Amino acid sequence: MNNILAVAQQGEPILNLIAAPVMEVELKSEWLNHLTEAMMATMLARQGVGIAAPQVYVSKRIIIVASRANPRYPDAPNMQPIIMLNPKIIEASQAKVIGQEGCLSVPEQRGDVARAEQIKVRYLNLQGHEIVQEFSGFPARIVQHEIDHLDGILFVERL
Ligand code: K2U
Ligand code: ZN
Repeated sequence: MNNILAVAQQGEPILNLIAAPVMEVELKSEWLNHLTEAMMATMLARQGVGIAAPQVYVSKRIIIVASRANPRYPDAPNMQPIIMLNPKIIEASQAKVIGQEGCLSVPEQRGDVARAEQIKVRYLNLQGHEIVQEFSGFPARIVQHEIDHLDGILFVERL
């Protein structure tokens, strides 16, 4: 069945909210599995390399990071999509890198954004296990872009 969701566009209030944390009790719920499956299907249908729950009108701290090589980042790693619950950047390099970004919620716009080159992220996976993982390069950019969505920030506000 088609579980591709509508994507909120710039100007819709949901995108400016601070999203709520996922609660312990939700971890084992069918709802969370269905939501993340629908987010994955929506991201893939839109050729995205990431997506955040607020973009599909769910103001919860859930993101998917799915780097793959693309015209703008031909050497981007092809990674298995990672679902992160309550992600938090716990370390970020001083060094920044400028790179071009786009957004499923801001069609027809691209811009150069400075992001930390390397970050350390702590998050829960769908099984409720806490994971600490380091990212650099394009995947690090995607993580920062998606966590911005959880804090109501669009990349165009960082141009
Ligand atoms: O969050 C989103 O709107 C998904 C963005 C993620 C993104 C993050 C950082 C840099 C670029 C994109 C979409 O993937 S936009 C489509 C896209 C894909 C690859 C490169 C540039 C834009
Ligand atoms: Zn975006």
